[in-house]
Amino acid sequence: MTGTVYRSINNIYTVKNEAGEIYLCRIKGKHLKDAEGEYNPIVVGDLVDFVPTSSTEGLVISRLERKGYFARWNAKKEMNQVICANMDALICVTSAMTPPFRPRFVDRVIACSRNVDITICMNKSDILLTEDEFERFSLYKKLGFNIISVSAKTGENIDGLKSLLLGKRTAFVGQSGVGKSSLVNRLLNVDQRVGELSEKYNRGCHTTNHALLFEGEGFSIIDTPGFREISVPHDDPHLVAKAFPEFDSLSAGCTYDSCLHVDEPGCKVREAAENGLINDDRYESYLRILESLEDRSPLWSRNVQKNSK
Ligand SMILES: Nc1nc2c(ncn2[C@@H]2O[C@H](COP(=O)(O)OP(=O)(O)OP(=O)(O)O)[C@@H](O)[C@H]2O)c(=O)[nH]1
Ligand SMILES: [Mg+2]
Ligand SMILES: [Zn+2]
Repeated sequence: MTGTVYRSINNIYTVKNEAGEIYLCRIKGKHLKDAEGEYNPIVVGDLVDFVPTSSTEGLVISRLERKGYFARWNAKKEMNQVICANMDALICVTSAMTPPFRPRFVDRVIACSRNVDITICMNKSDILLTEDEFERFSLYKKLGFNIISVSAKTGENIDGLKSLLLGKRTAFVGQSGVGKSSLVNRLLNVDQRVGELSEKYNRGCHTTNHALLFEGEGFSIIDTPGFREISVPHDDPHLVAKAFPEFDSLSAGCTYDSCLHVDEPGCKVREAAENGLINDDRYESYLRILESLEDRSPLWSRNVQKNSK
């Protein structure tokens, strides 16, 4: 039987089959085939094959191939950690204040996403952005990402947000305290716990502690736990540039095919950043992401990758 994972807590997976029946499942045997060594072999949104052992319980035999996913580097475990999978779209929720807008956090979220459409959502539109913040937020639109401003508190533009969700499964991702669960509550009329903001630190308190899949009328949402910090997963550093579409047309002109746009001679991307043709904070954000990969293991060091043509 095939089903979708709605929730995953302590190695117990809530799986719904095509008939809408719910089973609480464990993995059959010690490890899931083809997922050995993974931090969390089954995540919310995964499609799994399972065998029922009763009318309410079952054993997962395998995980079907993932279409897309959102993953981060888990620094404590020193492993990549997939947070949710098989969504069509991802909304990176941000806020103007409490917590403050951090565009480099948004850039990292984009770099943590694989094979999904990305929207940057400014929640708490009842709190004004500074001119600089607004400019940086609007830049995402120029770069080809969708952007939207909403307020879970006042309900402003919630209908606009809903229209983006229709016909899709969308994951809500972002810093703790930006209002992901508040938005899900508004959109779906559910009543998840939302967090008090820590006044001392001006940020969220990690109110949501596991991902959950919710179904609305004609759409579904995966709410995820917020992070204070997020690091991009350990992977080929050349993939990072995919999160920076403004490099695309420039990189064809770089001297080296394998250019990582750091300090290689004849790099057109660095040249464009120096000449103000691309946003220098985005370029700096890109360099910081590459640096974070380098710190981990010599294997992925850009020196190893810097082959000439
Ligand atoms: N002013 C204002 N406050 C909001 C808005 N939306 C949410 N909040 C407040 O922001 C705080 C955090 O909201 P949550 O929905 O728990 O945030 P979250 O992103 O789910 O946080 P985590 O679960 O920790 O990741 C709560 O105190 C909400 O009342 C909004 O549109 N405007
Ligand atoms: Mg939450
Ligand atoms: Zn280059």
